[in-house]
Amino acid sequence: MAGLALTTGAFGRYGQLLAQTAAPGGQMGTSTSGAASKGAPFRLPDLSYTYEALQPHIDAKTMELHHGKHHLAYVEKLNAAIGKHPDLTQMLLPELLAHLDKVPEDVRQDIRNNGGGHANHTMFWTIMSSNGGGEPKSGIGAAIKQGFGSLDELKKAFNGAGLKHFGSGWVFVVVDPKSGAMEVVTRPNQDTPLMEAKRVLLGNDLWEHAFYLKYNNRKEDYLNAWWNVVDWNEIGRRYDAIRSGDAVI
Ligand code: MN3
Repeated sequence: MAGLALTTGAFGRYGQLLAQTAAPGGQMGTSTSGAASKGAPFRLPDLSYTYEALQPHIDAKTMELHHGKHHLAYVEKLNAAIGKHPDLTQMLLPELLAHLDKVPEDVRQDIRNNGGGHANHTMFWTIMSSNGGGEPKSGIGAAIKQGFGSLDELKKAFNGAGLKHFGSGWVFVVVDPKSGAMEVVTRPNQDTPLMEAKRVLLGNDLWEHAFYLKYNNRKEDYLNAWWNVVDWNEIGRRYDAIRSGDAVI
């Protein structure tokens, strides 16, 4: 698994996901004993907008708790798990998630839950914007038309799957890098298609912490409103990265 480590700079806004590659060698020397295990290789990514920015569709209090408490907790627990096996810092998070069978058993579930949570939320924040919504243009617009018939058909399939999903989890659109074929899938808890080495184009958080303060039990209203903050420019970039083999998470 060693040798998969890459520099953080290569991945632009997703660089924070890969920060673990910088920790042991830099500040900690070559030791893999106690000192390195106290490193905190993963960090909560900053948002490129304020907690108020997605209102009225997502309220500021939900954003503050979701990003500042829930996502932070995933990062902290992921760091605690990685800290027990500092050699795991040699692997990128997507590689860890795709090869959980090679992760030591005592931290496997923690890395599945919290590494999945970190990857899912990092993707989630970047595909939303105060200037979101509307119709996807150019390449991604054509791809959605080809895959689903229209944006409305995609929304119908996506919201339908999200509504039907029982309990906590996520609804995603995954893309086959080679064919460009798209599919709507759901996963429980913080599981991610990255665990199956699939590529996520976009996803929405179905946990009650994502919507309950504002929407209470009206999950369908949340699912509908969410499309108003979806950033098609970023999703277009993700699509291009997936197709060219450069996607990170
Ligand atoms: Mn969440």
